[in-house]
Amino acid sequence: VQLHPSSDDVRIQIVEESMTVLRHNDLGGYTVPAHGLYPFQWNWDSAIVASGWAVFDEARAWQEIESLFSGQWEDGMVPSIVFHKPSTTYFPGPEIWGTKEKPSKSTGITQPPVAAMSVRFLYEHADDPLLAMSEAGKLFPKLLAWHRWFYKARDPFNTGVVAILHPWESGMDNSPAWDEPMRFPVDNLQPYVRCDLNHVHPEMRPTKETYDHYLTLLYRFKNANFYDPDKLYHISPFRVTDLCVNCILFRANRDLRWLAIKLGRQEVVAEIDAWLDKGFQGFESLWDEEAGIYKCRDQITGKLCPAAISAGFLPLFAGVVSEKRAARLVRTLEQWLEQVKYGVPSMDPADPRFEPLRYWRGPVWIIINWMISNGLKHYGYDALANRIKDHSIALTSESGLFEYFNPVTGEGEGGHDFSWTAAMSLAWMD
Ligand code: 9WN
Repeated sequence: VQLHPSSDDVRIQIVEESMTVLRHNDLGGYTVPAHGLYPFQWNWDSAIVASGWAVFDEARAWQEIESLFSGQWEDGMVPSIVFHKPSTTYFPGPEIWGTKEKPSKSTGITQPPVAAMSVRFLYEHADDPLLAMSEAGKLFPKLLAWHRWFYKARDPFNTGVVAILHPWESGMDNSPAWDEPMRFPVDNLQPYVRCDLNHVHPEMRPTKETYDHYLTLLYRFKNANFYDPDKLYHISPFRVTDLCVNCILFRANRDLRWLAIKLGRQEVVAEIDAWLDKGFQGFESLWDEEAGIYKCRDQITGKLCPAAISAGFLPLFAGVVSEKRAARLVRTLEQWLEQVKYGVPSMDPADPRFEPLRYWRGPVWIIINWMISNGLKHYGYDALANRIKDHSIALTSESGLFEYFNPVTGEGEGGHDFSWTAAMSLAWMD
């Protein structure tokens, strides 16, 4: 079959394949990102996947978010992974995390808070407004509790931007932005066996040295009274102001505010407005004028993380950028795109650390493309926004519904039949 992004037949085929992938990855009320490689419910994956389900099964879409919040902690945190059923194909699983419940029901860290954005999306696109009203009404206090947790546990000094304490919390696990903050010495670890390398080639995944750092953090957090949030912020050797989490949190706060008004919860609007005002100021300290992009900041050293990464464009998605800076970001993005066939690479392709195959150190991720494209539209850069969407359609239709893609060759990499790539095909690229 000659695949071409503009052909209707191809689009119909992708939509059908995407629905098949979501059904296939459905374990009964929640969707795994990919069988084998990721056999549990992941936080931001599920929130994104809900928008895909919404296109053809509204009730199932709401159920996805509800099942994610079934893992919410009493203090409001929503963990990065919920372990509904055991599985032996992922490491580190529940036996390693060992949270207070026995058996462990989740990890002890979080992930980018996409859920409020998804609840608004589901509400706005609802064919069943009564269901939407009742589901959004049930979820609203849970979303609010999670956002409150972020500010209390991860911004105790009220800077307006929150910290991540583990690269897994950013969703961009082995991003080059973490190279400097991850230079802390690793602890003496028990020997361990990774499962990811049974599913994908080692060239695509983080290195052993990176995993040793991930596990050092995990065990230190577990030893701190089982992931006690008041302790973690102070003991973690890795503490970073991450752009992915902060831009998503900012945008999600705007959607939470929108929901508060729709649901008659005006009394919380002032609290959300305060987060937005303070957050807006917080982004100022992350702009690198010379590089023409936003950067993450290492809170331990106080320095900006030198690597320019795709999350550096996400302030467009948050909507915290001046017109002048938006123009500068667009110039930077165009320079990146000149160097690869398909955008948006996860790091600056001119950086010597750029690796087109390795996870968050080069490859294109469709969910990030959606966010960047959405932000560009908001600032009036429609042609560039559409170019990124066309690249995304070309990648999925020519290579398949992979976890991520090589920006130089367009080949699909990592896991295949991947849920959030399928969901994006349904909710964004249709
Ligand atoms: C750790 C599931 C998750 C995504 C992350 C992605 C990857 C896990 C891993 O897979 O992370 O959470 O083991 O590599 O980096 O963004 O949520 O798709």
